Amino acid sequence: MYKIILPIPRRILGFLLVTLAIFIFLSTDSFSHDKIHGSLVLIHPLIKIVPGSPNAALYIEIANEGKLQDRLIGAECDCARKMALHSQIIEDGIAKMRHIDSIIIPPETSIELLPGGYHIMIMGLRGTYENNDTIPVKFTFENQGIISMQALVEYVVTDQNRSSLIGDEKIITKENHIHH
Ligand SMILES: [Cu+2]
Repeated sequence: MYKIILPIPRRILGFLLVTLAIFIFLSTDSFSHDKIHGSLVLIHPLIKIVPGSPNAALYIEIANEGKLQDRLIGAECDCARKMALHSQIIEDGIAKMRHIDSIIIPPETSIELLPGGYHIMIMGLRGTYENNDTIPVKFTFENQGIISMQALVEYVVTDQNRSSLIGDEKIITKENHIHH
């Protein structure tokens, strides 16, 4: 009796396991959106957009698991006119952004691009994006080359770090022409 009945639940169990495996694979792929490339791990690229502003900022954590230093030297996407590496400093109580050539990722170290610090400025967004949209972005590293991945869009509706997101074009233009 049992020998006849058992193969059926097993088949169902197998089907359920395969379904579960596919589900876990898909959810890992779409929600964590991390990328391993050589000795670098790119974690959770997030594009923070203030609705209505043509500028935005990209934040990401970059872990270097290798023995050699690498440098983030640029980023680009079809979503905007230009992307640039920025640092943010407080000068005379005013938050100012500076264009920088690269961000060093030391060996066996993780660097976080965060509001108030290093970020990738996005200037001249093309089109409009919804909260939770994904945008393909290319990051360029000195050693590991170009790494392509999806960044997640997050709307910012509070005043927190608004200035670094909307990117005062006047400050940026001025900073580009002053030689420190
Ligand atoms: Cu900036």
